[in-house]
Amino acid sequence: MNDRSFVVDASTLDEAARRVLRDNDLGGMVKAAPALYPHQWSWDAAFISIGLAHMSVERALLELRNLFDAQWSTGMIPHIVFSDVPGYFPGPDVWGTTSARAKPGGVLTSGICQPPAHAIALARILDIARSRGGADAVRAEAFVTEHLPKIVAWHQWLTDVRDPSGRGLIEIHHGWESGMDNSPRWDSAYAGVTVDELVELRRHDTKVVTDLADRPSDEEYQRYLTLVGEMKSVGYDDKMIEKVVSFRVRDVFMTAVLALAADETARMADSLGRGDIADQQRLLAEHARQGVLSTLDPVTRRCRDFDEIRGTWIPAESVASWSVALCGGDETVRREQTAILAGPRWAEHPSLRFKVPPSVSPDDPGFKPRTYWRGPSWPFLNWLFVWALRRHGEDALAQRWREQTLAMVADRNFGEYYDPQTGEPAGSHAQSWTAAAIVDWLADPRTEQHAAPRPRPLRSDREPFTSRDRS
Ligand code: 2M8
Repeated sequence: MNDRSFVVDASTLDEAARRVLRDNDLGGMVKAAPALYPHQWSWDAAFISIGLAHMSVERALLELRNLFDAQWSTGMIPHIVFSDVPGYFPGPDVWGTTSARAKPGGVLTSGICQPPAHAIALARILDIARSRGGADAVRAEAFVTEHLPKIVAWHQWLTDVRDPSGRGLIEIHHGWESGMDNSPRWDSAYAGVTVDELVELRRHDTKVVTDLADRPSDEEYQRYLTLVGEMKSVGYDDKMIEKVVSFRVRDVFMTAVLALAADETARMADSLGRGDIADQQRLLAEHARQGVLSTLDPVTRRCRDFDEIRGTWIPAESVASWSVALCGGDETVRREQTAILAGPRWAEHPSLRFKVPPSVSPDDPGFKPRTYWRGPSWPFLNWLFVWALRRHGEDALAQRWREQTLAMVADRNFGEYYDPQTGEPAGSHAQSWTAAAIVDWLADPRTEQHAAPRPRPLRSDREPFTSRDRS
């Protein structure tokens, strides 16, 4: 039921998206969102830098430099690099990483990581810069040469420290590490997190996003902070963390992202005459892909996460169940999973306003259309799938998901996520990675004009979304 009567031209949408990135720019970092997330988030920064590259390659590289400058001596890229803007909980005081030996001085960071999308972004920026030529190409190549060892160290930390048994699946210690914070994927693992001591919640998110249905509950936050407390109690020491933390899950989606990032690192390394790095990253990618394939449920055909503490597969279905559609590794499984994700249970579900994958299928009994990672559709994730689909030669489907996402965001609110059934934006507005995905797509000559769902009054970028805004 897409109302295509209202058409927005690409240049208006593009200009609005660029304005979001400019307005959220603090100088050395782009805030993930104006008020909800006033810091630099690791995987947001990757997608954001792709959008920035179309505005300035130099600025895009600065974004990644800022993040990599905060890389811990272990190789970990922290999930948040804090700006000095107040108003996010949990802030640096709660994380307490100043005593962590591996954290570099001079920056405030969290003590966990997020999916390693950075090499995917850097390779895209390098392509953009090379197609422009001149100083941009020189600058980007110098940056990649300088940063290849840092990317290698990051990927190596994930494989060594987060997969010591060499099983090919990356372990996470917090739902926040997955980036899909409250996904049903983590419900059973969180059920095992005992909150012994209630933490004083100074939540800021629920002041910005006043519709509580859009955000995780206080109870969930208590568990999130219990895990932070466990890791903090051992100074974020990798060896100690696995002994004290009560959430240890092998994350299949994160592993799929790693496989793709290692491919892209290899491609960059080859192009710069670093065959040694390319070979090593190809092996790493292959190993990660085997890990992803090893999670396949023979009956449901889903990929699964694995709970290390309980020693069990996690059966929950989510968009991450189709990780082989993302990273490939077995052509039969990839096609099969792509067909499911593109089919009537997922992207073509009849109840969806826009035909793109939601985070949870509307047919799932736990589906919640507005609640964060339990149902909404995420434009940046669509960008990632579209990018991956093209690599697999699925051009028609890639084009459909791109067009559908563009139609979804054509109201120019740049929602953090969207209710997939009404098409309404939820969470923050003016979310940077949403805008960045649009800038990248609209720089693609294949895109001319896009249909918007309906005219919606433009709101100030900085004004938080509230339930009053619902039509
Ligand atoms: C969300 O996560 C943060 C915690 O990291 C939060 O809810 O406070 C997630 O959607 C995550 O994937 C994202 O990187 C972050 C910033 O956009 O927000």
